[in-house]
Amino acid sequence: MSEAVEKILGNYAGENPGVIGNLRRLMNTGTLAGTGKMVILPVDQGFEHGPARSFAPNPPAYDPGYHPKLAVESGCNGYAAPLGFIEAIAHEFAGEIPLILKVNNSDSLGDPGQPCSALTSAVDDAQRLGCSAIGFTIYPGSGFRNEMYAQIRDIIREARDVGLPSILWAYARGGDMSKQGETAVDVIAYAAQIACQLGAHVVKVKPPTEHVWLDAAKKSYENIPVGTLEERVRHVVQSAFDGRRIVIFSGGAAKDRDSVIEDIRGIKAGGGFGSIVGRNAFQRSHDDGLSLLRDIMAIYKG
Ligand code: FBP
Repeated sequence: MSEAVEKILGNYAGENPGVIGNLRRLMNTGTLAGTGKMVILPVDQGFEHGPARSFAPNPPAYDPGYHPKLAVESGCNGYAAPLGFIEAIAHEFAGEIPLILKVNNSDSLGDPGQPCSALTSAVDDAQRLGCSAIGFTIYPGSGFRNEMYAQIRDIIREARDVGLPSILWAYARGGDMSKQGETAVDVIAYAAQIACQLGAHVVKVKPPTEHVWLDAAKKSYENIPVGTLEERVRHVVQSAFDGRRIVIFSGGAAKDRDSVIEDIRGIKAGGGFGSIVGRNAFQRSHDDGLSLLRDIMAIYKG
C-alpha cells in the first residue's frame, strides 16, 4: 500500500468502500501509481468544441480508440469522455485503465449567455460500462448555476450509492463574468470551494491568473500572495478544504511544449495533485503527445 495514497484517502474517511476503492484505483494506476499525483486524459472536446477544432490538428484522434490507447501507453491514471466515446471503447479498456464517464456536456453551437450543460448520460451507464468515476461540469457564474448544483446534488448521491466517486469540472462562466474573470485567482478558488461543498471527490479547475475579479474580494487578496503560479495553486488547494480534496488543473488550448512544462512545474510546486490534459496531448502527433505526457508525469513523479 502506498503511504501517499492512503494519506489522501484518509481525507475521505466518511465515504463508502466503493468510492474509496475507486479513488484508490485511480491513484494506483499508471506511471504515477502510488505517488498521490494523477494525470488524466479528457476527451470531450469533440462535443464541447466540435470535431474539426478538436481532431483536425492530428487526424488519427477522430478515432475513439486513439485516446484510451494513448492514455494507457503514456501511463495516465484515467481516461474521461462522454457516453459515445466510452461506449465505443469500454469493451476493450474497462479494467485496463479507470474510465470516467462525463455525464453532462455542452456544445458550441450557439452562444448561451447563461451556459448550462445537458445531462447526456447517467450513473447506470457508468456502471454498465465499467467506469471508475463520473464527471460533471458546473458553471458557477451562470444564471443556471443553481439548477446545475441541484442536478449534481442528486447525481453525486446516486453515484455514491453505487460506489462511484464524482469528479467536478468547476468552470466559472456566464452572467456578467468577463473572459479575464473566468480564470481570475479569486474566481478559480471560489469555484473549487463550491465544488468541494457540493460533495466533489476530485475537483478540476483551470490554472488561475493573478487577476482578482470580484470587487468584494479585492481587499482579502491584498494579503494573499498570488504573484506566481505556484502561489496561486497553493491558494486554490487551500480553498479546497485546506488540501483535503484532490484538485487537478486543466491543460487548456494547445500551446508550445515549454509553456506546458512551465505550468506543470508551477502546479507541482504549489501542491496541486495533478493535471487533466486533453488538447495539449491529442492535438500533437502521436509521438509528440506521448512524450509530452511522459515528461509531465516525470515532473509530478520527481
Ligand atoms: P483541455 O486540456 O483540452 O483544456 O481539456 C480540459 C477540458 O476541461 C476538457 O474536458 C473540456 O472539453 C475543455 O477543457 C473545455 O475547455 P474550454 O473551457 O476552453 O471550452
